[in-house]
Amino acid sequence: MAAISLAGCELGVATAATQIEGGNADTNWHRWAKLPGQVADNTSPTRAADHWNRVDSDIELLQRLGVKHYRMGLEWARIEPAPGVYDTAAIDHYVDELKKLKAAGIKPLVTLHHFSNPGWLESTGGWLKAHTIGVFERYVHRVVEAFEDLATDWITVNEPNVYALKGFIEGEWPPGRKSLADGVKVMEHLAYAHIIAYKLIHDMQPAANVGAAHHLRVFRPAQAWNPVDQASSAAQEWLFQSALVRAMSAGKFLPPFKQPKYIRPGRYYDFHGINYYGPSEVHFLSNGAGKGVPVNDLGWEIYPQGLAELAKRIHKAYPGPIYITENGTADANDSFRPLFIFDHLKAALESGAPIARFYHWCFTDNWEWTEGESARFGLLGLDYDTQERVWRDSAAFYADISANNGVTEDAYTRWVASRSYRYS
Ligand code: IFM
Repeated sequence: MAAISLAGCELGVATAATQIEGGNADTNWHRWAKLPGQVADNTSPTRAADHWNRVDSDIELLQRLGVKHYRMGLEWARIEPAPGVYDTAAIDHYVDELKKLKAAGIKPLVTLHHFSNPGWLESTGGWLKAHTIGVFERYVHRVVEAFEDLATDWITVNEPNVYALKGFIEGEWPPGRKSLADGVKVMEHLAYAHIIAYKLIHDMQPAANVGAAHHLRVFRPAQAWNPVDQASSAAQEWLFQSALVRAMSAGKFLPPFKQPKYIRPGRYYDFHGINYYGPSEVHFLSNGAGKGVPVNDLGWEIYPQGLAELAKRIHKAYPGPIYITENGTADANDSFRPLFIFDHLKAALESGAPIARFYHWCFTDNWEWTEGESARFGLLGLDYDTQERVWRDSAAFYADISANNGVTEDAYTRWVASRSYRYS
């Protein structure tokens, strides 16, 4: 039996402002992309999917996909182009988009911070400075006030661990720092900011539904018998995700973090957002894909069962609804994506964890940070020159799942059965 039922799980698609909107906002990423050699194909977020000018037609495509939910991000630099100065036209643009989503019967899940900062904030130290937490709080207040009840589902911060790792420990993303201590500090500040935002939004909106989107991986020692790999795997898992999920969900800041003076242990989530892409095989201090395993265009290992393992683990540690806030893959030819979707959806639904929503990353091809336009994550393909959206088989498959509240035998035969993964 290949058929699977969504039962109570609802489908959505996810995006992020910097990756799809296009335009010249002064963000850390627009600045970074101007530096030679930082983005693989020398592109910048200025073009992206031009979503800013295509809201109406993109909402029509969302309707054609039949999704009930749309995860969208806000570009903070558009909303607050200078410290304490808010651009009402930009805010109105988002309000208009939310009204249109409402009219289309699609529920927005709004991400407040997704890797991008206003340039002015970056220039004054960004998330390395505790001061930024209060600046973020002010921005969140302004946004929640402006959106009224058009948005009640919120993601405070997207993947704080990836943001800190790439930008402050490995130095591949803005601001290009290479310091473990800085990375830890940034995670601590983002966790603190999440809790402040969680409380603020609840104070302002009785119906608020607030969580964070955590990038979670399954860590495994490359040599299961090797005590060094075992210890490194456990340490990397703690540093990359477990300590942060604990701080953000329960307000318990264990080492390497310091407990902030004004944060008490409590419950700081209404749902858990899980962004899942694959596992990490750990050998001594390194980690990456295993050998002889299925991989995507970027060489990332494909391991659907990992999603089920993580969802169960999170629910056990911090009970509550789970939203898969991102799951998807880079597959420029759409050769295995329908199989990837099927395998991950099946693993999630059969996990027994309370998975209430599943958002595919991404709605369309989009600007993939330092990979630029080359990595293709979209259900819909994108011709960047013409901005034409291309209806891939994956989009047809996803629309069929939405329409039938699950994968039918016919859909499996049509879109999934003949596909296979590539191996490393
Ligand atoms: O494109 C990113 C997204 O911004 C955050 N999660 C992972 C995706 C794929 O790399």
